[in-house]
Amino acid sequence: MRLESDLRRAIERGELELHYQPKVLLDSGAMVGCEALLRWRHPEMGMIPPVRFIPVAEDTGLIVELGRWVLHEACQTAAELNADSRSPHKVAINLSVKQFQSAGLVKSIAQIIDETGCRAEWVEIEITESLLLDQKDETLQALSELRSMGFSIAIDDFGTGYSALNYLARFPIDTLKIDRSFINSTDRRNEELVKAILSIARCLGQSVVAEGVETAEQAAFLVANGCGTAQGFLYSKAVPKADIIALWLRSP
Ligand code: G
Ligand code: G
Ligand code: MN
Ligand code: NA
Repeated sequence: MRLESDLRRAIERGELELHYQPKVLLDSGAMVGCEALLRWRHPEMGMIPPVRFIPVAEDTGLIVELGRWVLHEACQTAAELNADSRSPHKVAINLSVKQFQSAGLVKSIAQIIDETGCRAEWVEIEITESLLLDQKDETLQALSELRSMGFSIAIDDFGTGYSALNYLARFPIDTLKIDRSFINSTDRRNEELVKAILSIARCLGQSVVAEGVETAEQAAFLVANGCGTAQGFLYSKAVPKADIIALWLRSP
């Protein structure tokens, strides 16, 4: 397949880029971190969104090499964002289940941390619910090791997977990211679900990030219900590295 053979060469040809979407405190608007989102600038096809090529990378095993590139690049950025002595700026990095199933993930992350001068506490690892349902010993072992190294762990797209809530009690999860389908909805029942998710997180001592916040009304609802942090077009889309650094330097 065309996409697959092109993807094999994308890294060495420098066609991949990471963009960063700010995460802000809902009450003050202050930036506290960002999420690294992969972009592929294909020489003929233009920008290809991750939903089109991440599955190809997963099916072919290319995700391991691609994921290593992402980790290196994002950790480098985290080190730069934290070069001054201000409060920490956490960079969230998406990891695929396939990366956890490959041998040597933890070792490779430890090496990247060393190489880039990044600290584990400047990085949040985003996983999906399916990773926790996977329940393979190696997967859970890797997750615990990363947590004890100082990385925080977030559940991405919370509430949309084949959820079994019991994993929340069994695994050390720091953050729940409420999927944007709950936030960007006109159905009042989704507001009730958001309140319920906030309540679960409060009881378990987890922080919450609301994704896909697009309007001031949505932000006001979240503040009123005790949600701490948000991400979404209301604040900013994902921007190139130079721009996230500039935004961070200007942020209160
Ligand atoms: O940036 P949005 O632009 O389209 O990203 C869509 C989805 O693609 C994200 O929600 C995330 O799940 C996935 N994604 C983006 N970047 C990465 C990445 O670096 N690694 C993995 N595994 N998934 C990513
Ligand atoms: O990790 P993941 O699924 O959650 O990634 C975020 C995805 O959501 C990216 O594709 C990003 O471009 C997209 N996104 C970020 N903010 C918004 C928003 O406010 N509205 C919508 N519709 N999409 C968003
Ligand atoms: Mn994510
Ligand atoms: Na998400």
